[in-house]
Amino acid sequence: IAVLTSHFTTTMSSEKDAALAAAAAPPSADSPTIFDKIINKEIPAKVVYEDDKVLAFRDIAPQAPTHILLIPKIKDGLTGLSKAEERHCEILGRLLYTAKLVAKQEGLEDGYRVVINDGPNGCQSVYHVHVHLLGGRQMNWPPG
Ligand code: TR5
Repeated sequence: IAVLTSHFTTTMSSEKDAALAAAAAPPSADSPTIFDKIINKEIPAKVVYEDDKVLAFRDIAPQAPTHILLIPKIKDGLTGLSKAEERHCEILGRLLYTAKLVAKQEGLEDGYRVVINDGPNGCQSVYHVHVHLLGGRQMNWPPG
């Protein structure tokens, strides 16, 4: 985790970096991640929204003028979307609904994008499910 943290705080400049970080992360690990430290306030984050179930904070390596991560405060085995089970439906819905609330709070009237990366091919690097909220610029399609 320390290596990953220093990697992100120094350079996260290219798509290759993101792919490398994703490849380095353990896809099936249910161990604590950097996000647990953010939830527990052991590591500072720019929190933009918080309730009893969801925490939203600015991404340390923003890919758009607005780039926010929304995470469940309790992971409950949900390392990534591909690990979702029926019991996770409520929190998954809440993450998306909260993304809408935060987008409004951030003034993203012209639209935005929500992304969930899953596994190495999806470029997932942190194994605690999270929704990316990206906005403030024109997005492209297809994504890279
Ligand atoms: O690649 P995926 O989809 O797993 O997304 C993980 C995201 O976490 C990336 O966009 C990273 O930039 C972001 N990230 C990683 C760290 C971090 C963070 N966002 C805020 N604060 C962070 N800290 C303190 N440390 C990180 N390692």
